[in-house]
Amino acid sequence: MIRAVYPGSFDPITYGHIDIARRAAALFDELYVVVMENKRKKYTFSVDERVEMVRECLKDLPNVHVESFSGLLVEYTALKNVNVVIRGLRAVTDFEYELQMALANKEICNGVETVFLMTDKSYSFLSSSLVKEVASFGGKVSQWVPEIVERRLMEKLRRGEL
Ligand code: COD
Repeated sequence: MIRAVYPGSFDPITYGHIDIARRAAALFDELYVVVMENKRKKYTFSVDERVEMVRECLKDLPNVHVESFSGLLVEYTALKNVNVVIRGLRAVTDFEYELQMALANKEICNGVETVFLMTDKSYSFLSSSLVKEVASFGGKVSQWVPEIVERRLMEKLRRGEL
């Protein structure tokens, strides 16, 4: 049985993330989608809110487990006894950061392999930041995020938290 971990901030989850998660779930027996919490990062949504949205968006996939984790990614992979990390690649700009992270993870934890899935061309420009930017001006984001995420963004906007 081959298990994989798909880590991210998912702040919030978009159709780009969902596409990668669905494709990874079809390739591996079990997929852990892990919402990372990093004390040094400022998020728009709390970890619980992010987990709830990710769970809702992937609930139809029986081999997908959604969890949160605060710590090094390789600590999580060791905890779960998983040595495949899934990452999505959008453009050349992603490559440098992803290469650094993949090599660092392998250096810290020998045996951890990063598998990159290319973005679907319809989502190649899509990021959580772009979605938040457009939503913060009251723009339409339903083409980029599921309804639950759009609703949460609108709630944040109404409360002046976006
Ligand atoms: N199409 C395809 N893929 C996409 C799209 C899209 N439109 N949007 C995002 N993705 C991919 C990203 O490229 C990424 O691979 C993944 O989805 C998650 O993206 P984000 O933006 O939600 O998450 P990141 O990139 O901020 O996540 C970074 C981590 C939290 C995973 C990383 O910082 C980490 O592992 N932190 C834990 C501490 C640690 O171990 N640090 C050492 C690493 S060297």
